[in-house]
Amino acid sequence: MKRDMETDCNMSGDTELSRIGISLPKNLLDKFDEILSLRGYSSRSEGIRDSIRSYITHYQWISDVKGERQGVITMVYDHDQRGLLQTLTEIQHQHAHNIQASLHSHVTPNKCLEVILIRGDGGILKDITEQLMAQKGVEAVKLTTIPIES
Ligand code: NI
Repeated sequence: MKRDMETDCNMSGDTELSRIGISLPKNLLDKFDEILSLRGYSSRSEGIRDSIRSYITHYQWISDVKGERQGVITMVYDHDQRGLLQTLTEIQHQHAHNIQASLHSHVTPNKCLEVILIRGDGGILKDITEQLMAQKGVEAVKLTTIPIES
């Protein structure tokens, strides 16, 4: 994504507004507008504000994944992507001590959904998630964890 920030966003509160200019690929903007219209947003600005808030919340939430954790990785990927199935399996084998089980569903002839049950240090679980996410053909990856309290 190419971005030209004219001014910085005001993070301390929602009262003072700053204007920014953003350059986006057309297909990304079309998709975004389609979702805004489906969700009944009155303006693009409101949608962008909500997106930025949710991006920040997501980042803060991910940064809080520390210590011993139990969780799941949910992943959607393209079955037809050459070599992808093997790479994803190799990553999981490399982390066999953190991965407890996985469940695979063949959603469509070329789309797979996989749910991976994981346990271990939060930092390692985030690394595994990012390794999976970085593979070409992986469309979505989500990590959900809870702390293990003794
Ligand atoms: Ni499949």
